[in-house]
Amino acid sequence: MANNRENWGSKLGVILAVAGSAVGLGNFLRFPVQAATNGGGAFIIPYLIAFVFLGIPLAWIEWTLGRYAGYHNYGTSPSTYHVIFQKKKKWAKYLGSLGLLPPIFIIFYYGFIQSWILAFAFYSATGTLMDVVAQGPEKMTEFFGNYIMLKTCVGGIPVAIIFFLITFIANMIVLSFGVRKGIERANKICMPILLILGLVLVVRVLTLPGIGKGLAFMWNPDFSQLTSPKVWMAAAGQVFFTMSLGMAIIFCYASYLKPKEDLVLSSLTASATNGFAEVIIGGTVVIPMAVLIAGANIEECAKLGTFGLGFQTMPYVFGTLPFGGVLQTVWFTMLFFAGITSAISIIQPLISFCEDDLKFTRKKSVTTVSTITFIGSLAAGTVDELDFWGGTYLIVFVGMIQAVLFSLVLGRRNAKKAQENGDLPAEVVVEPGENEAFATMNDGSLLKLPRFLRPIILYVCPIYLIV
Ligand code: LEU
Repeated sequence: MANNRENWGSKLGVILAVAGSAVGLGNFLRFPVQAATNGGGAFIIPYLIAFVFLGIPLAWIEWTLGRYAGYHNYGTSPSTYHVIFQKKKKWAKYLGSLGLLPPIFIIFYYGFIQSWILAFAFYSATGTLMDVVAQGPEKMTEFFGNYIMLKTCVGGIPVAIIFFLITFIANMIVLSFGVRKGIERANKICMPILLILGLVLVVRVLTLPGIGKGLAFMWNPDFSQLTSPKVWMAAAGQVFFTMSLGMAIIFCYASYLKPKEDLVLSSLTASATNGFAEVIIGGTVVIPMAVLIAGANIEECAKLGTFGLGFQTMPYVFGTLPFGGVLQTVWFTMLFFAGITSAISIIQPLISFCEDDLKFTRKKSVTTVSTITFIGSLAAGTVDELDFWGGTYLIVFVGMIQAVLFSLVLGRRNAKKAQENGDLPAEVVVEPGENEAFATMNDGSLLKLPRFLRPIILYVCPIYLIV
């Protein structure tokens, strides 16, 4: 099948783009709060189990389905599911449409949070935040509250709206350049800077006198929590959110792979980068600092929640250290790079849908999606914690559909027949008796998924998800 869609320029480009999507606010704010609330160091056990049996397999499934979609000139699930059912079942299109809901749902508030971060990076760099810190932690809370409630204005216009417009336009400019010149290039610039800034913060935190006490709060395991199903659910939810699973993102990004390009190792590398940013950077910086400097205990950290910690406690604790303004700026700049690479990844599936399914030009697609997201974001109003994590159930549901489809449909069908039917590229090397699920992965030229791992994808992952 002729493939006239864009492709990634390099393997590093796609890995960085997927890692860029995954590394976001979830790593630096959500993970520490989840770990602190669910057994501290003990949380890492269900987290790792969910990472291995849910995250990695589902990421492979999404990469595979995405590459399959790209081969058919699609980048999202409605038309792809239709193709998977050989265009014989109309309902497959509707089932696939569910896959487009998470990015729509998420972008309506993610852009706002991204804009708060840019504003706070600006306030840090200009010294405003240091002035606020000097007046005490309560002032910091008030400052953040006024900002998000649109009470901070210049010339009668809320500053939050101005920063929202700036971030919104920045996202759309990146996307208007397309996959290779826009998304890939942005990630190649942002991701290395993000990781360096993160490591700077880790080194600073680890060299603080007495930080052992703070680290102990984060990493001392409370094993009694492991018997609670809530902890296991939280770990699975975190893995989903942080790896950008069930959000149409990886699916869409993988659709720009060339048919014979490796995905097993690329997916693993992106997942490992995300895990590193989450556990090493996210796990070292936030809670230990809050505990050591703000004197918070673990319950207080959990109560402060994602935004309280990120926008009030962190600038405050950094502000009390030497070179506080610099550290605040490093913190918010790191978050901004994490935010923009994730935000563009949430919007791209919607652009792909317009381009590939509705056959719009890129310009028309970007304009349409911009208009919808702009109106939707403003209509969604203020962002609260509930909205922020509201996508949780939907993404797990979409992930489950993908896993079941992969296992029950592609995992049962004969690959040779699929190739004769035109569902698989002719150049893919199909082994005798192979089913479609693994033929799309084993392109014969690169790493093959070892046989012992297959049951995890075909049985363990879908059953884990259903449970
Ligand atoms: N995975 C991202 C994060 O951890 C979120 C996603 C919605 C792009 O922040």
